[in-house]
Amino acid sequence: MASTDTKILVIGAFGQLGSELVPELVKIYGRQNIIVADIYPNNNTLAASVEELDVVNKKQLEEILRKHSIAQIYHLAALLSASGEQHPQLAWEVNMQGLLNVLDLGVQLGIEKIFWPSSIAVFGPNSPKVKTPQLCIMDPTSIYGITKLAGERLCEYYHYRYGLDVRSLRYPGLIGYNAMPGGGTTDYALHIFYEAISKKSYACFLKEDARLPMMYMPDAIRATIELMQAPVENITVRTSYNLSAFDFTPAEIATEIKKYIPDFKCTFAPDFRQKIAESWPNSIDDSIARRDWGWQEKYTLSTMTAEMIQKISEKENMVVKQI
Ligand code: VAH
Repeated sequence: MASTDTKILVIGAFGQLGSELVPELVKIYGRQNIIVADIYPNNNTLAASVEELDVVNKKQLEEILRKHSIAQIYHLAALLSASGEQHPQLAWEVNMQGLLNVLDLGVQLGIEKIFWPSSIAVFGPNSPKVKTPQLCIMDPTSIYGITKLAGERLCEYYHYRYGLDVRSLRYPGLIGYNAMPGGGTTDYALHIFYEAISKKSYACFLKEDARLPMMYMPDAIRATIELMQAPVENITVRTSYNLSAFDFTPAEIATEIKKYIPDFKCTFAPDFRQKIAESWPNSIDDSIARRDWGWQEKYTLSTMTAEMIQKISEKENMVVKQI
């Protein structure tokens, strides 16, 4: 457990994950111990300090780490799958050079612990589709998935070669109501809520039967913190842990939403993101995470939908049917 003056840097703090993780870290460690950095920072944060950072700039990162005497890093900055396909060279540069800078400075400055997010995007068309295991064929076809697979091997190398305590989770699609995602293939599962509530209609960019592993953001944040607080002797995976909660198709989440918005109409107009989704698993076996550090999700598709409808309706000042 971190001491009361452990300084924690969250890189990419204003993205979908960072926007929800920072408030939890502030609650646990105190706002004075949380420093946030982003390429597009703003002051809408509970953290004590805000830094502008392009994580590809190693000198800039080192200055921030030294200035704040950082002990732990959550390195979240990356281009996601859809954005990566539109800018593959930039995705490789940000996702790989950014991680390499964090790992190298982690060793150089003796950073205690590092968190880095991987993704189910590391799996590919020849990976088992159902209950995809921790270890199997991994042949990602998106540049995002390629950077995440390479990044996992880098994290494992820096652990065994230099003793760096870097920990990672292969997140499924993440759904939350606080921050809009940017450039993900699973983002439809968030957009559908906003469109259903405000317009009662949504044109989904995936096919109705595109089954993908998903998770409600509060579960993802809790998993991240539980992994980082787990005793080091419990951590047996130094690439990245499979992590799962539930899986669904666009048709299934549309049906769940209709319980609250009966006249909601969802249509399906697959675009380039359908091909990315087809290369990913339908469901994930996360038994190693459950064994090593006691992972257990709390939300289901049904309870997530109920909460998302309620929270977004409040945000948008809309009234929807209660069930
Ligand atoms: C994406 N939300 O869609 C991310 C995630 C499993 C998908 O990595 O790119």
